[in-house]
Amino acid sequence: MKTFHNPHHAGHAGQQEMFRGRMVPCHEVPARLDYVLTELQRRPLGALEPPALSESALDQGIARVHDARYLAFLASAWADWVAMDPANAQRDALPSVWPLGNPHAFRSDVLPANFAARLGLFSFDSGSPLTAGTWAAARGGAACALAAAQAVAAGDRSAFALTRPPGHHAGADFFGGYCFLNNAAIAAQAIRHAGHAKVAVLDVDYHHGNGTQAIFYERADVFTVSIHGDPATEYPFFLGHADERGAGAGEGFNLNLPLQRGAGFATWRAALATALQAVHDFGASALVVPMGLDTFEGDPISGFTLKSGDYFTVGSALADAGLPTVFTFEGGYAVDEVGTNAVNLLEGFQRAC
Ligand code: SP5
Ligand code: ZN
Repeated sequence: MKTFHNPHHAGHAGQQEMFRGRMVPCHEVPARLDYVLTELQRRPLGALEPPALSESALDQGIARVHDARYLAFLASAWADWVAMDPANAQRDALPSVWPLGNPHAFRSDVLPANFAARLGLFSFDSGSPLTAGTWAAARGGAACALAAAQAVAAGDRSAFALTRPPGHHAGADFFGGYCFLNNAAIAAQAIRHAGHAKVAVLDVDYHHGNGTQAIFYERADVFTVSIHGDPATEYPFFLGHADERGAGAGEGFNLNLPLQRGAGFATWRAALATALQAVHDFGASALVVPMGLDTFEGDPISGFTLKSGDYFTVGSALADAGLPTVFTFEGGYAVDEVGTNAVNLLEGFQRAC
């Protein structure tokens, strides 16, 4: 399997995130990707290269998923933040005021001139710092997702988009959960565009893939399924319940498999079997796997108890679906182990093919 890695990722380096009234060090750090890269050099799975995509192909691939107004906001966000106050150049941009979702309570249709208000308009949490290099890193990540989609659409059995910031919490017009552009959605949409009529997204990150679900919620051509910590107690809290089955034309094309915090591999694996059966029943001809490794027992912000060896089994179960597959790198905050766990999953997949 080819891996497309993002040479711009380290430019996105938040200092702190807001957590329960305090500022704490960011969990989503550049070293996460470096550990995966090092492990892939130690246990090669195939070519390891940066994506080679024209700027216009990249812009098009991103614009098929994200709103123009949101993309314009992201493109100038850092410059606008520093323009508010030159001292902001030393500080991450974090939102602190939001319009909620009820148009009679607050309006989202009028773009505020105040940049701090714009930050809130386009986000849903205060844990996702936007920094000087965020836009370049996010764009570089979308390029990885598009290159991986292209490889799979051209006949490769699998490809890996190794990038950060992660993507699965980002919606068509919002960031949050450390995510800015939804790499998995961008890959799925690109595979659709390349001619696959039905694409499935199977999200195995600890946290519900709310952005991906929202992007495809009213569509019957992209089936979204997610295995995650129950949103009643777990982030992102406001989406990911079992009764969310899709809407309109997309009714029946979203499946959530929430599990209680503390769930172990036996429980998780049974959910994976359910998810894979649903992907099979849908009749997908390609698969995108937002690959979070925060299901690991040692993860500092999550609550499942998978062990490093379990990821081989996860990979081989995913391979058994028999579909061309794109993996995107999502969460996983036990930094020392994230390389081992990621490559275990991918190696388990590749061995089973
Ligand atoms: C891609 C992804 O996995 N995003 C997850 C975002 C979770 N953000 C909320 C994290 C809450 C952090 N808790 C800090 C505990 C400090 N001891
Ligand atoms: Zn996660």
